[in-house]
Amino acid sequence: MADANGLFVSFEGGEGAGKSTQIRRLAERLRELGHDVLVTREPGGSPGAEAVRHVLLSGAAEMFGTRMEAILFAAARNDHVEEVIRPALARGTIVLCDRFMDSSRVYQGVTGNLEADYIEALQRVAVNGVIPDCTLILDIPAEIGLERARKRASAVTAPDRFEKEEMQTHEKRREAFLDIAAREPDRCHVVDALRSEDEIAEDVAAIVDRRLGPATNISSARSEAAQ
Ligand code: T5A
Repeated sequence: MADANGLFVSFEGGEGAGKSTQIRRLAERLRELGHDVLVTREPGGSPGAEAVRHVLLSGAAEMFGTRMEAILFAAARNDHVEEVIRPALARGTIVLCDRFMDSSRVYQGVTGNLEADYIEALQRVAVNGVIPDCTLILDIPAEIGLERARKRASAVTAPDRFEKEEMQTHEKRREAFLDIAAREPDRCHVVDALRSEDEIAEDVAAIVDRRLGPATNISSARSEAAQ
């Protein structure tokens, strides 16, 4: 993270791994402890990026190729960073982001077959120094995650541009997220997402508490004192 007092936490992993569920639970917990929390997502999170989200997830950009999609993800990310994430961190807010730069490395880089140098060059411009302090990689076999996502999607919407790809591609993504975690152990934590929501939430809370350090206890004491 470049210039802030807040904490930037990203959640990554395959489709249906439980990212949104865990972000919701963590945000509730942190707010109860007295923290200022912003929940956001990618692609999207700012008005400009939400407009690009629709183009990407509807599949409207697919026919123009992966390079074009990667640039659109980067454009959306830069808008999100400059309009929402950086200002929130500067105010001391805890930012919980549903997917961030690792998703581009995996989806557009590894399974989109774009060169790592190309993806890294786009990322430098997109994030402009704003890197997550902590990334939770929710790890689940692709088949189970997709099954969960599909159950939910059939009740809400059709599978998006990326959900409908081959199982082999989804498994390759799982491996790619684990590779990132192995390469960047200080930032990334792999969380077994095959367990119950409660068990996962406990692990997630413990990891984030460690990142927050004594500040968590101070807020906790403050909120207890206020009761
Ligand atoms: N993408 C994104 C790129 O290609 N490049 C990029 O740079 C970026 C940023 C975004 C798509 O864009 C791609 C990746 C994606 O394909 P999205 O609609 O935002 O798409 O979807 P996802 O991020 O994939 O999120 P999903 O909504 O599919 O899954 P989540 O958030 O991981 O899962 P969640 O919490 O919604 O849970 C799914 C279902 O499982 C249940 C939930 O109740 C829900 O019904 N569930 C559990 N069931 C059993 N046990 C548990 N422990 C459970 N936890 C949750």
